Amino acid sequence: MHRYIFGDVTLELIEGDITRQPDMEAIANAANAQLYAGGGVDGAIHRAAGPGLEKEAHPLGPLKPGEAVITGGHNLPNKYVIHCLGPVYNRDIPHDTFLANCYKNALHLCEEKNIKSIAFPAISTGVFGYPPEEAAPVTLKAVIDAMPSLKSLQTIRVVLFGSRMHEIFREALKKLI
Ligand code: AR6
Repeated sequence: MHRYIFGDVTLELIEGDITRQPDMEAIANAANAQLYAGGGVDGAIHRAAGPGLEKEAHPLGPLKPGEAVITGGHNLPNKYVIHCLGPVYNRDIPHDTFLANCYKNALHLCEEKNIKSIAFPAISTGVFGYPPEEAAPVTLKAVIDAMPSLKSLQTIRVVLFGSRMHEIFREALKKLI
């Protein structure tokens, strides 16, 4: 299952690179608390956006696990970046609540800004050590639960880095719906 539709809102799962989603108005970042350019998907986003992104983002920190803030997209093809601090697995407890809060808070910011589309990476599943098999159902449930109350968002895309991650999320979606 690559897609789930509820009313006017579509959830898509694709394999790809979050910095190459020009049709999305916003992308989400798996940030660090200080909102400095880091590694992983964060590094890729900051490299593509240019130094202006860190200049704008850093003063908005520090973030607590589950929190999200919004900046412009700078040199990215997207108008906005929503920076989320995911939980460190087994350190920021309860990690499932904090992970779900990232997606809920990011979607809430989209609604406030009247954003129509957002792409997310699989937050916390890299350096922060959240096993993808556990992160996938938490992530997808948080998004699916929010879908009925969304008014401006029409497309939510989860961009999975590599075929294994894509497969894990596809299987999790199949079980949830
Ligand atoms: N597009 C989409 N997904 C990607 C990309 C990409 N270009 N590159 C990596 N991923 P991580 P975290 C996937 O470690 O676990 C940073 O240093 C990757 O395969 O980027 O939340 C920050 O500054 C993995 O599935 O984020 C923080 O300090 C997922 O993105 C810390 O890492 C998340 O992996 C955040 O750790």
